[in-house]
Amino acid sequence: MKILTTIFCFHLILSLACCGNPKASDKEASCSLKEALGDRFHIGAALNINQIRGYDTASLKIVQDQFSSIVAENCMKSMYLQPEEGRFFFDDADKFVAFGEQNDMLIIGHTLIWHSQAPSWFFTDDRGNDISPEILKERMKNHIYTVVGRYKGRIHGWDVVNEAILDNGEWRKSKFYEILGEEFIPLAFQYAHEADPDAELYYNDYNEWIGEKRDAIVDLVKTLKEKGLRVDGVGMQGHIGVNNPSTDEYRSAIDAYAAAGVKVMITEFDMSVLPSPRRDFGANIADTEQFRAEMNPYPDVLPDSVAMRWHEKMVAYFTLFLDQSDKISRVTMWGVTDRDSWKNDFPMRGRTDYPLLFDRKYQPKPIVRDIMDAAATRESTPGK
Ligand code: 9MR
Repeated sequence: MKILTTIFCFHLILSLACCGNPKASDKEASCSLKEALGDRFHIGAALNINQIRGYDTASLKIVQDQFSSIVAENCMKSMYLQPEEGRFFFDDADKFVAFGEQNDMLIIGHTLIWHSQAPSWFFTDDRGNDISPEILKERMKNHIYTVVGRYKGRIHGWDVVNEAILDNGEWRKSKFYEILGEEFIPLAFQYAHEADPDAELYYNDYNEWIGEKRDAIVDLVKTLKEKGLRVDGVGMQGHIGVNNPSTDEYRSAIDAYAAAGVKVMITEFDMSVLPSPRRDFGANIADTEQFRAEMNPYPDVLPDSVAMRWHEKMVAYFTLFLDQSDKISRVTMWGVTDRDSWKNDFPMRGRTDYPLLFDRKYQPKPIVRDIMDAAATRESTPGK
């Protein structure tokens, strides 16, 4: 612990010294992530319901000080926005958008069409049978028009379709796919564009560094473009582990998406330190495991050696993002502090993970200063 505490104190002194005071180099050091990364890419955070409703003021202060973009972790998913057909609930989403506007942030909508967290009525009739393709199209159109239309001109970009492709590159056999086939994807992009022609539109997925999946996503982007549809970016969620994937695997995927003619966004970044049941364990929330104590090795404190490994890997990733900033328009963290991360409960409930930039006491980890310093010392390749 001593080593890390020493590093942290050193970083803290640096942080205190940086605000407005020129560093040894002639460049002025930044006081926040958003300031340091401002000419490279947006730095974002996902907001949970306690933040959106204004209860967690300590986290909100971090968001206001450090981040330039926000996305809602849950409250804009279809099961919350339209729990029953035709009955929309916008209270939380309205608060989320208002917070972003008040703080002059880039606001991202997550997510319009996703097999998970979709209400069951979306796919069934009164008797519980699957609806026809025509009715599903109508329901998709109505949902997208109502949601995107409500925030027209206020939401910068939408995760239009989420997680439609499996790790082996095949289509996920979701209800959308079963009823409409792969056509549901271009339709979703078409409806979203009709509802707000100025909004950016993204395809978003996890494990997007796996070769077969990467190639399938590239094909999808090309197909959408060939159909003349608007697609602005690929969202690489980036729920990764401290041991894998390698930054090289990530770099290849970033290059492949950029070569397909779209922006790349790291949309849900976090890095777990906990053992993973499989190398390719992604973010499919159906893939859960029974809690086992040996899979929760750091319930009280993270050993220095592990914290250092996490730190070094995080440095490597942010260095990659800075190097690739001509292709990357945004890096969004999936949460603010470790205490709120979904990784504490996935794929096993009740573990203690350490995947984010701020710790359980709302303090910046040493990585925050290192990211700012890396941004200050690397050549600028603006890509926004
Ligand atoms: O972080 C979200 C968690 O609170 C929810 O319980 C979960 C339910 O599906 O969704 C999590 O967010 C997911 C995101 O919307 C899409 N990519 C994977 C994320 C982690 O599962």
